[in-house]
Amino acid sequence: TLSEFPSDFLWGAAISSFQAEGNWKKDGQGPSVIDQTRKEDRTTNFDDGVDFYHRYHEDIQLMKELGLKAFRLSISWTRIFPTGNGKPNLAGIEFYKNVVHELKQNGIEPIVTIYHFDYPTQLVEQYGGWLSRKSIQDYENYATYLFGALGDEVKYWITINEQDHVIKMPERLGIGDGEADFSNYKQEAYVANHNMCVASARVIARCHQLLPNAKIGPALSYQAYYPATDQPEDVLAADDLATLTQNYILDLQCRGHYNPIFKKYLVDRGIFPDFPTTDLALLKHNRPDFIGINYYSTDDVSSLSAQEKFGKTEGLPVPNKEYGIYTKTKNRTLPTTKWGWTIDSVGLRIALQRLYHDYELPILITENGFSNEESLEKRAGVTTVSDLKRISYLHDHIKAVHEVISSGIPVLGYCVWTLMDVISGHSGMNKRYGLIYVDRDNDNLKTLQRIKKASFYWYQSVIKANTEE
Ligand code: BGP
Repeated sequence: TLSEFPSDFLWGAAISSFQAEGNWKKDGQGPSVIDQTRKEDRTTNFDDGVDFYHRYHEDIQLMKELGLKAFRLSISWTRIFPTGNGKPNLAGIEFYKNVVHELKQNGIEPIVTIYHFDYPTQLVEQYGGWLSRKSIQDYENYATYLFGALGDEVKYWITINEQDHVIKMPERLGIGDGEADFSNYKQEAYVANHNMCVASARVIARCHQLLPNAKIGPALSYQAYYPATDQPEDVLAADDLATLTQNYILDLQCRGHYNPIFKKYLVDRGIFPDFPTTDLALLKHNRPDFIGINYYSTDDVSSLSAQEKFGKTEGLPVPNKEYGIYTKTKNRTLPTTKWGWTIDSVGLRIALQRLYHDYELPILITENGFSNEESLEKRAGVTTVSDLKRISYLHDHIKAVHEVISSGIPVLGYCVWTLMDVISGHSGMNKRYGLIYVDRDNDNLKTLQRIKKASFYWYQSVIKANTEE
């Protein structure tokens, strides 16, 4: 019927390696830049994760019960290559082979992210990591190894998760301790960006050559930006911000060129990177098969004059203003999560429509979800979490996806962030996204038991009916 999703729609859920697996630095796993984000308060202690490493059998049974068609996970680069390059660690690849195989046996399509934030520390020490062109070859070797080891069972691949965020968080590039000021590292950021784009294109080429039936693309955070007022300066600031946060990467990856607004931004600051012209041809000829997007919320934008601070940015973990261009402002009409992220399903529609208009590639929603502080409740003798706000968030966003699909825009699938609660990048277990509750908090591992939330049953019925109505 009209309200149904395409029959092959990938109803999914997602996690990432460092946030879920635990077993940190064990079975041969090498160090990664994630180690630099550790805080005293244990909100960024990833040592135990939620023990996916040992509990994946049980978690896959839960996925099966949920009816998932797809599951997005990431590979820990340093479980495979502990130093980032060199000899593979067989225990590492064995683990992922087992997970992927068990997913397939249960009828679930793995969507594998090759690199999700956890860059090998030793590549930073060897040659500066993404700041050096040497990083391109090491990423290609790593991905090629994965294509060989997992390619029989994995059809969907994600090159890099949120490159747009990685380059703006110096510690994710191996620079500083999480408080480093992006303004001081812009040049490095855009060199890293260029190298990541070239590395992705090389890996896309490899994937197409080795696995002709596979599909591969990036996962970028992507959103809509709203001018805070109807003043033309604010409209321009919102437009420029979209270019300078998301389109600059996509224009490189999908069109093989530097967006002129972005190029001018770099040239005006004297930081346009040096590169061989063959890079652009490589990019142009090795486009992704789809664009993956992580969508959570939207921002309002005002113009911000330079004063004496031209080019200075402020805001962590990624900048929320840059003097001379923009500042993010508070939206007056939209509700927000406890962390101030707007809840905006219309924004998803705008984002998807615009993304398709600009690039005409199929879209995969690689992350979308609702965070809250949660604890177990007892209702009529049943222990659960009645996460009604999450249900309403997911309902509205899935409906928005349906609207754009019915206007003819190809959306391949939708992954809820997250299947089960995991360690949030900045708030640990205080910030939960799961359809399944995990019994642990920041200091106390407790039982690590999995308890289905109300949203689990709700999503199960959506998948079964193949409609959100
Ligand atoms: C994305 C990341 C995920 C996840 C999610 C939620 O940026 O790809 O890894 O962390 O955001 O973010 P947070 O836990 O910071 O709320």
